[in-house]
Amino acid sequence: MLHLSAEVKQALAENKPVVALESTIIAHGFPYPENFQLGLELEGLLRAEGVVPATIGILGGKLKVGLTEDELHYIAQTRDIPKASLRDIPALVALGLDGATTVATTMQIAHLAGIKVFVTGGIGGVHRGAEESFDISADLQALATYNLMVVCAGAKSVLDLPKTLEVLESQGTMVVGYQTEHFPAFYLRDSGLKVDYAMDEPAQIVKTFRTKEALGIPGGMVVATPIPPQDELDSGQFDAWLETILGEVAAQGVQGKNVTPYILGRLHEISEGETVKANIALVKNNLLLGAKLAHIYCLGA
Ligand code: PSU
Ligand code: MN
Repeated sequence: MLHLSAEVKQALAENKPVVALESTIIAHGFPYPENFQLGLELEGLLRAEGVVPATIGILGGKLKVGLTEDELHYIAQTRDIPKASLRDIPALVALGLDGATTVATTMQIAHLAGIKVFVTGGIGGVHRGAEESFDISADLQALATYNLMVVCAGAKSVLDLPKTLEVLESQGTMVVGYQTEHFPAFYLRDSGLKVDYAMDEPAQIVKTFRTKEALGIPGGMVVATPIPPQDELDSGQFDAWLETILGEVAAQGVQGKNVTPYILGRLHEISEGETVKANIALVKNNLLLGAKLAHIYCLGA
């Protein structure tokens, strides 16, 4: 059921650095063909840092770890490929179906493959209004369960960030800020909320993760790094866009797994590409940190 590419398999066997990437941001996070170009570019950036990229997706019921260019293109082009959450994997495998993996499912599959570092844009979390809707991303469940460092630019302020941090705390997930004391808010450098620990050195992050592993404490670690200052969006502008879109979500009754892709798509439209640009910039920034963590992790084995 688990299909590692030859390159990923060899790298893991030889204790070479590997970084996992998700496929939902390709399938549902960006428009085609930019999403395909971005997928290739992200893999190229990792290779340039001496890291083997392992983009994860589900194709014909196979849990793929390390996609070929054709497979990446297929996922980028197939707009209606289902977003696969934690509970979907057994059915997709059993029925031989396709799925784009979210943070949650990418963590689950990366964990099965033995990968320790995963880079994404932003994690899912507790949605605004969750006290009514109960909409809490399965990403948080996965972070409570699977032993990986998850490098991200925090979480989008489309979510309820204070509640997201509360849940992470309740379930025992560490949240580390890389060179910041503040939890970043994806397009914005600072959500106004604090992280548990600010760490300036990647080696401190890996040492903490290794300590968690040595103690047998389950679950992942959120490694949050803010978007570079030159790429940050204007917060007043962003809030105005968001307010419009959340109004549409309520008016149109967008629900469940459609909420996140809807908000992302509309942000891209309303901002005339500004949010896409910022999103690409922050993912690239996250990748560079992820590459460092993967290298350092390998030294300690
Ligand atoms: N946040 C983003 N961009 C994304 C996602 C989240 O800024 O593309 C995607 C990720 O794949 C994440 C998923 O795991 O949305 C969360 O969706 P939900 O809230 O339905 O769990
Ligand atoms: Mn949800």
